[in-house]
Amino acid sequence: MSFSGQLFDNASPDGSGERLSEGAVLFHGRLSEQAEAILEAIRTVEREAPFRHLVTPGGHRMSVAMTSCGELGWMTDRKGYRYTASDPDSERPWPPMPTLLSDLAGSAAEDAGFPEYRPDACLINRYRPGAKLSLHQDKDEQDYSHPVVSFSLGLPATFLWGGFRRADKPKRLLLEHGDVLVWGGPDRLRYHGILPLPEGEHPLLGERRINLTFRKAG
Ligand code: MD3
Ligand code: FE
Repeated sequence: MSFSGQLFDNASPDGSGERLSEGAVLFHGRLSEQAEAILEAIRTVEREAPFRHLVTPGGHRMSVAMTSCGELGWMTDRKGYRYTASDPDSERPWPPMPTLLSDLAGSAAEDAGFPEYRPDACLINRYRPGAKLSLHQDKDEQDYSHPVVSFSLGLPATFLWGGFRRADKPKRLLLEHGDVLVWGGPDRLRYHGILPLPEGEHPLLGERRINLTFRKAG
């Protein structure tokens, strides 16, 4: 990818990531060593809060299956999008965020130039071939000065990296197993999405892609 006219250095503050723009850093394959431990942590979460296909306010069943861990979890229903302290399906608090996950998210944020990052919500998205996430902004959080950190595992997906209006033509970026994206500052409210997941078989995850997004929501 080329960035003509950029006003930033192409390296992240610690030098191991690729800076995509002023507030966005991509760390390729950063999680490859920890992938199995992360999947084990996800299994402990989904035992308490199984993946489910939420229904949007417009009445559409999402093709991506979701669950959450941490003090807050993201949900949507006919009434709207919001964060809640308990899982509406079980009526119990969301499962705690495994320390492994918050530690890995915190260190990636720090290496991208956001020290002292303490996420209180982790949304876990599960894609099967054909599942997609339409162009959207993440704006249900209280304070946009905190970055979003995302982990990608399993099958590769095409990430749509848009502008600040829905109509701005997005760039495309492949997100692969082990990739970490840290997204904050002036880029926090960019439109973004995921194209329909192609068929494929991943050695660890089979016909799946899992994405975790850490947020400071409350
Ligand atoms: C850019 N997830 O859960 S992660 C989401 O791969 C979401 O499942 C996608 O968008 C996925 O809301 C993309 C990368 C990402 C996450 C949050 C962002 C990019 C972002 C927030 C603001 C701007
Ligand atoms: Fe998003």
